Amino acid sequence: MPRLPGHGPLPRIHDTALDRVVETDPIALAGLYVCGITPYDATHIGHAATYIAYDTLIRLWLDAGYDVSYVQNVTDVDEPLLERAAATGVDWRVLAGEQVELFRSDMQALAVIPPDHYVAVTEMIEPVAEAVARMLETGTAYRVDEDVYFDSAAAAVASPWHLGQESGLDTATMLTLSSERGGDPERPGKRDPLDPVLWRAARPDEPRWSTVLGEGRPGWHIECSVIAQELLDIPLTVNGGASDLIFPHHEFTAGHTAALTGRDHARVYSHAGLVSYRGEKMSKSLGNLVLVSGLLADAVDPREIRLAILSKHYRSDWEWTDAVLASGVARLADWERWASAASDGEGTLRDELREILAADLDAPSALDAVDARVAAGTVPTLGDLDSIEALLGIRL
Ligand code: 5CA
Ligand code: ZN
Repeated sequence: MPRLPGHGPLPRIHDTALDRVVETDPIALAGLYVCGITPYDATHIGHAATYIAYDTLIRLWLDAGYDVSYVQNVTDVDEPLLERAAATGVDWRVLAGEQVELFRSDMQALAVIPPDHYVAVTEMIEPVAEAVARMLETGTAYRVDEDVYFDSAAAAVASPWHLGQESGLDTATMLTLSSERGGDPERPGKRDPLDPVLWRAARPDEPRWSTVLGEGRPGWHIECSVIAQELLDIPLTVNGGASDLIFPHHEFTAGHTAALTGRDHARVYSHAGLVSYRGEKMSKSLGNLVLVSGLLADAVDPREIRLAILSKHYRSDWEWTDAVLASGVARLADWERWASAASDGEGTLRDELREILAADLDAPSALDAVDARVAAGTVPTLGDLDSIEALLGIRL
């Protein structure tokens, strides 16, 4: 059958049991979960690059005729956020609220399609506590003093997951990363030094909630495991984030979900590369940040930022420099000049971009494909401009 451009409406047919015409609904729902921000020092270029990568994936799913359900969390209770709030004398709730608003407006400026569900961990305390209580019952969790830890070895026996399944790392590497990234491998009384905390009992001056587990707050990985289970079908189609989350965060998110459901957390674990600045990973803890809001305040066009980010493959690690931004500025100017002469018609860019981007979201090659037409002086059609907007998120 010849393939026509675009997609027609879903056929509806009569159902004997219901005696009415129903939607056939043959199209699968793509379930995407991407780890959201810890709301302080948002939104830097690294964050923006990660969310633009998954925005491209969503655009391609939608273009392919799939429905998408997209969930993102907000880690609005966590050590670094509480430390920052304490250091600046701002209430942690106020700090988180302001930063979430800033993040949302930055994402909107960058034409990032918002999640269908944007969920803060503070809205999910009860389901998290109940999930941890179930793990205590099934023996995949244990107490160390008043805190609750995940029993990696027990989960490996009881579920399809085992330690290292998602990350593929050896124990020595996992131990190093665990202490660097919020774990506590040296704490006495744990069954495996790598076991992560599921529930942290109340400490003086820390936020706390009263639950079936007593007073306290959730650990980090269980947050994403439970939010994903509450709002999406498990296994997820894709679980995403940048590569700093491969271990321990996504390893144990997968472990917690497997222990709770007996199923794999996700079909695909996807990771974006890390953006660095002045030689080091752009990070809140190092303070080497370029903020999207700062660039916008300097009158940078958000499309220039988006084009600069899309010029790097989402899976590579790369450095934000003035030259990268300058490439976005120059490209937008060239493309706008080219687009101003657009004529009616469908054009052929759509199929070219679809094919390039479908192969692991190769945005740099997609930009090159447009550049080639700009350089050749090929007059674009309005269909070509629509394709650039739909698939690359750049409205000319
Ligand atoms: N709240 C947790 C995830 S549950 C967290 O990692 N928050 S974050 O604010 O540190 O990062 C938000 C998202 O941006 C995560 O997906 C993270 O992997 C990604 N990210 C952080 N730093 C960078 C960077 N330098 N380059 C690319 N992506 C980054
Ligand atoms: Zn997460």
